[in-house]
Amino acid sequence: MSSRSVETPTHCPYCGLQCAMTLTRDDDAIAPAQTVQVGGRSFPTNQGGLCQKGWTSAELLRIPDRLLTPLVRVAGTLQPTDWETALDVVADGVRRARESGGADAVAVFGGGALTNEKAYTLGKFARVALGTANIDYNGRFCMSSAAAASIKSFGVDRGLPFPVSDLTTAHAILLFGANIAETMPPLVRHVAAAADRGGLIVVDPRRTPTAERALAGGGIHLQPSVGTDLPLALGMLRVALVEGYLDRAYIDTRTTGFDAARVAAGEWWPERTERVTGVPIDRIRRAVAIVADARQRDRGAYILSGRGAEQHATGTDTVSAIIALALALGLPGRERSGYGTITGQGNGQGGRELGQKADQLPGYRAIVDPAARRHVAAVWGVDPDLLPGPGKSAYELLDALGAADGPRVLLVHGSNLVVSAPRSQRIVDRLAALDLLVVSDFVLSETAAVADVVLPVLQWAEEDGTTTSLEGRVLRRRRAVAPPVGPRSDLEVLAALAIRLGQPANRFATEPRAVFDEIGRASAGGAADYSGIDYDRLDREQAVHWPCPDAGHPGTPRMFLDGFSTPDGRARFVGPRHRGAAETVDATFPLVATTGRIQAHYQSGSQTRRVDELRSSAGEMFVQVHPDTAQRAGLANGDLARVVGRRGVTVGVVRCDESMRPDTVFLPFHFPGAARANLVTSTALDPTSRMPEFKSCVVRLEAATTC
Ligand SMILES: Nc1nc2c(c(=O)[nH]1)N[C@H]1C(S)=C(S)[C@@H](COP(=O)(O)OP(=O)(O)OC[C@H]3O[C@@H](n4cnc5c(=O)[nH]c(N)nc54)[C@H](O)[C@@H]3O)O[C@H]1N2
Ligand SMILES: Nc1nc2c(c(=O)[nH]1)N[C@H]1C(S)=C(S)[C@@H](COP(=O)(O)OP(=O)(O)OC[C@H]3O[C@@H](n4cnc5c(=O)[nH]c(N)nc54)[C@H](O)[C@@H]3O)O[C@H]1N2
Ligand code: SF4
Ligand SMILES: [Mo]
Repeated sequence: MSSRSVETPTHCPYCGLQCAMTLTRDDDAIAPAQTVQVGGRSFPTNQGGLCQKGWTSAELLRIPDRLLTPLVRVAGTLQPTDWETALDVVADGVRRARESGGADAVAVFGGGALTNEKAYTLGKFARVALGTANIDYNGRFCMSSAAAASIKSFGVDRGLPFPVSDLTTAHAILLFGANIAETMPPLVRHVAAAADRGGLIVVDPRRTPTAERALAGGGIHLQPSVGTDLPLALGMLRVALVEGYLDRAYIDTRTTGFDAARVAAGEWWPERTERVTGVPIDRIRRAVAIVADARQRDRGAYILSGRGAEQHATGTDTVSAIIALALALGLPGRERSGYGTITGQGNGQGGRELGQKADQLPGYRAIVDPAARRHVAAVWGVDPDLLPGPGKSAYELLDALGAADGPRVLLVHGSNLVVSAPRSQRIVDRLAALDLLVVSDFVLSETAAVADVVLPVLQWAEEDGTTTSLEGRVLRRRRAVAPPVGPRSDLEVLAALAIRLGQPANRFATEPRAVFDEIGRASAGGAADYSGIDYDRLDREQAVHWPCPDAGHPGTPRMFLDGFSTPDGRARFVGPRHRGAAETVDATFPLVATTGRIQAHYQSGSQTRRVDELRSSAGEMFVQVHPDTAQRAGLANGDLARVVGRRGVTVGVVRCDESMRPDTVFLPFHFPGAARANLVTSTALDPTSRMPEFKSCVVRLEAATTC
């Protein structure tokens, strides 16, 4: 490395663990990114470790097909143009839609990849510059069920209400539907000690690398049928009740509503739980005993959930059942124990509390709360009565695009809907029905490719910003390289559009630091209070956990120790009922398809499919299936299969795996075109969170005749 090398401490562009890294370039001017090296950096979440995606992340800064100029569709094809022209086309389209259909005719879709500054500005832009209620974001597809259940029980949702490093000393960790060995590899070191003691319990219909890790240490893999976490959790709660593991003192002093949970659990006697979930009852008993014992001896006991348990039309109730189990054992709101959800996206946490969700204003405030509206409107310098009310949830918004009374214009910042939204073909059709689709991205994602206007933006290491990790830790992403000539920051794009739409020139700040200071004011007094945090403090202290209500406040690594965020300070039990999946197998569709992730690809793959090392290690789209199930469909390992569902068909290479349940197939959702898993997924929505049922739909397998 040359003596003139410059090191910038920052964080990974991908997932919610927000691993710390150092980017090193070998000259002292902020130069284009040809020579950037990635190194792991010591930090509580990753302790210097990174996964394959993090190690290769600098490749994103030199991808050959980086978008450099705005594109506008002319006679059916996207043509390069200048910024003024592109922004004028957008502003004209917005004005036309508003004149004919009113403010709600323009919609906005955001994402958990956006920094806090961008997520906040996007929400403000929608409510103030567009005046539309119709803004939602991809977090609705992510942890919204866990958020809804956490708010019901704890009064607030911070994914993990404790630092991930607290897991390191635990003796028992019960993981519902999270495959952290692939989705957050450096997190595995935090659960390693528990695993080595036989205390890691993994609930997953597949024997994932995470389940293997549990088994290797003498722990447990519970392999239920897809969509049965709710009866499993209630069955565990009943075991805890009958076998005397309840923490009665905690239930009496720190919770309310136990009777509802007790009644709900009463229906899940062991034989019934075993019949519905497929999990042997002795294994369930052993799992409960391990967690209860660790808690009773104060040796650290945690229950965590991920998308496997949550992305169902019953996701909120399922998490309520999991939380009921945690509360009955006395875990939440104490040192060395707790419940949390593993937030997925880089800024999945910050993205959900700063106002890009249909029903929320910054600071995790409800948009229907008059006091919240007054507070935020004062910060924005507008009349509170002019702020719109709650808009449609993500899938409902997408489903309404182009309809007679639906939005005619959509602006997308930070999502690749064509690949990642459920029932892909429907989404593609709705996008095509719009008068104007505008996508801001730094690559021509599958969604950008069908847009009318594409605006090229900056990416992580080319600009400053903050993100909030899965444990509410607010941290700095720093500019480490000069951006290429051409792209602009999302903040500049939104400010330029706002001015064209008649907003005062100074209403939308474009400097990340200034936006963050405004976030402090807008979030002050809210559940997610950032007002005691600023860039200088983050530079000094590396990171601060919210809530942090003033500059002298130390931040809140561990929430709920003195009480929950409910009006009476007690956690609330909910007594959920099992409803089952929206679709059930029959003779035509005899298998359940579930979907998820592999280590080498991130989300819709629009970034990781452009990194050679990741693309080659991921290989192509596959269908993971038990060999007997494949054989019944006339398929063998390596054959190309058609996965036929009620809404469409996807294709992938058969990957036989003896450990799969014979009734289940697994599809990764990272691949585009005809290999999109979302061509078959269901749009059944959770009634509370409006989460689509990504994790369960019925399918059959057929041999694909290629040629
Ligand atoms: N490599 C990689 N890492 C990522 C991401 C990525 O795309 N790629 N994305 C990030 C994001 S945004 C997120 S949200 C997280 C998600 O992180 P995870 O929740 O760990 O990821 P998934 O693979 O979606 O689902 C986890 C597991 O759920 C299982 N599962 C399926 N159905 C069920 C069920 O009914 N019950 C139970 N108990 N389990 C079930 C699947 O077999 C899968 O192994 O990962 C983050 N990290
Ligand atoms: N079948 C199935 N589908 C799923 C899931 C599943 O488990 N199964 N999981 C769901 C979940 S949990 C999630 S989180 C979603 C994620 O799916 P998507 O919302 O599609 O997320 P990404 O693929 O990360 O897309 C982000 C896009 O924004 C761009 N981008 C990144 N940073 C910025 C920025 O700062 N500004 C702008 N303007 N653009 C940026 C990236 O290049 C990329 O094209 O997928 C959901 N879909
Ligand atoms: S675990 Fe997540 S944050 Fe850490 S290096 Fe991998 S993708 Fe990046
Ligand atoms: Mo996610």
